[in-house]
Amino acid sequence: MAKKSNQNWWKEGVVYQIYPRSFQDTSGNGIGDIRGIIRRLDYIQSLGVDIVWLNPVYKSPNDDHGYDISDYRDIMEELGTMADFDELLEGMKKRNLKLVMDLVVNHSSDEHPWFIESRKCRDNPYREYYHWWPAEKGTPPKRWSFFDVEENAWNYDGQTDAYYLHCFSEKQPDLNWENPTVRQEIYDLMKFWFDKGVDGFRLDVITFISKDTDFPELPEEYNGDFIPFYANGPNLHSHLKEMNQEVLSHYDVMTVGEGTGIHIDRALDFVDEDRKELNMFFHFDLMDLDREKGQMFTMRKEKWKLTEFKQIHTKWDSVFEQKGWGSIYLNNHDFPRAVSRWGNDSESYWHNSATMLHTFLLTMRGTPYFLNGEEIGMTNIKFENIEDYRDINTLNRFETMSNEGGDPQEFIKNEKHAGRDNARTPMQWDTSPNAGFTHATPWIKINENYKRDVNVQAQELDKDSVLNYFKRMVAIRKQYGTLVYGDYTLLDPENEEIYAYTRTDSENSFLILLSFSTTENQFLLEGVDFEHARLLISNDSAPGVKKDPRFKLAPYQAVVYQLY
Ligand code: TEU
Repeated sequence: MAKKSNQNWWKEGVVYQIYPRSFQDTSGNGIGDIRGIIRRLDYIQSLGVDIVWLNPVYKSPNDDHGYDISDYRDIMEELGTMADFDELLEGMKKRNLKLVMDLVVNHSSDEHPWFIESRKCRDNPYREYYHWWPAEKGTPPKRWSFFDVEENAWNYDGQTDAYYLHCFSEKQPDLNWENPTVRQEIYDLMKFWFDKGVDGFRLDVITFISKDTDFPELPEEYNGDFIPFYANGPNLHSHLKEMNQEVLSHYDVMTVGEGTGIHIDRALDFVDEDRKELNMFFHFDLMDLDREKGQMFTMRKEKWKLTEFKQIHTKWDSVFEQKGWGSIYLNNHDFPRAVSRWGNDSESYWHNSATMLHTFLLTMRGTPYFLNGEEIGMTNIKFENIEDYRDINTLNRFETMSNEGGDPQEFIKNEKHAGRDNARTPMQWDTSPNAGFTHATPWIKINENYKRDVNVQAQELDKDSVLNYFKRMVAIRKQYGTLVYGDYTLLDPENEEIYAYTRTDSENSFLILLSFSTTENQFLLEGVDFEHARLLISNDSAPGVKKDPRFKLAPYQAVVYQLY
């Protein structure tokens, strides 16, 4: 209970992430929009969630669906207007929902006026807003880019005979954080949104902002894995401290950094309250678990082990036992759907595995994050044809693969499970055409399983649905602060089928049992007073979960016991 003295709304809240392009279209262009979110505010409130994290809605040419911003103080035309945004914010405040926006300031769009100026001539006042390498110095030292077909982060620009840096696509030039004027610009735009009443920011690739601007050759030990190098810029912490002092400390807001490349031993450097930097960040250890090393999260391994899944969460929980705070997630707009990846999306196991994963996120310490559609168990769409993909990451890597003479079938086989578009298909509202998402042709295909029961309307009517279970579980988390702040203890760590743990404080004690298995399991738990366990919730109608002197779980069953 050390944590209780340090209670906070952003620790107790459940976060619901909205990918606006895919939520609800009202304008009839096949793209979700802000008015669509307004229309669905009552639904969002009905979930019991507290905080909405909105993926970028700023003006953008959409090279990377909003992560390439051309005006930080305006709204993307396809998504609506600033008046729509203000109405959304007001509607959320009325419903006690907090709004967290995405802050994408490692880079801007190449169509941002800063970059348009910067590339004009070498002595332009905006030149130092970005990283330029004059061609007379020779070819710049290798830097790897996520979304460049040649994987080269330096793009040659003939206008000034120089290269500019872009860790992402060539339309996403990296901002130069070593320039104090750039930092002030960023602090000003943050204030602009906070003064409107926004409640926080998710900070996109925040670990990349600080770079050694001499751009030395990469040391050998990085061996193709650039992330640790990108993520450890020399001035990262001084920039974050300054941002905190100049902006964050003046508002009651939350920050969650995208913690690409933050390892456990450095975790508290970012979120120890005394250091005054960030509130929490997303680590990537789980996202790495089923990925090939050095492949920047893109290549999937078919098998992962539950013992390792448990270890990751247990390790990360212990880091924040006394200081700082964690966040916990199973998917987001950059990774495939949780139930398809960590559960089992075949019809027989879909319901139980989706609800088992809900139970997991909502009984762990740390702020839980859900991506829109996760509450109804949306699954990977697994596109077979490259023509169906919309994501720059998939499309550009496909081109790279083709240029290198790779096997397109192997590529698609991987992308069906690992591609980001799996998480970005439209929200499935009902069984009307296009799942109630749009009357037009959707910008990306909709998963056909909306016609079955993977849609909001059908699940609202079914008391045992994934959606109604989600709401019950959220309510349970809200009822018991122990599930937010209580100590976490892992039980039976070697079990490859069952994840078992307790959450305990001076008021309550809970035992959580989660089956990650397609077969029925009977097992004995050392140290649990079997006689004094009252069943609080189960995702399966299987009777008699306690089976003297053992526990027995159906495939993907999840149960929460209150111990007394
Ligand atoms: O993601 C950064 C990041 O690390 C991802 O590129 C991730 O490795 C990849 O998506 C895995 O497939 C952030 C945003 O979340 C992402 O949507 C943006 O495309 C990216 O930054 C650039 O802004």
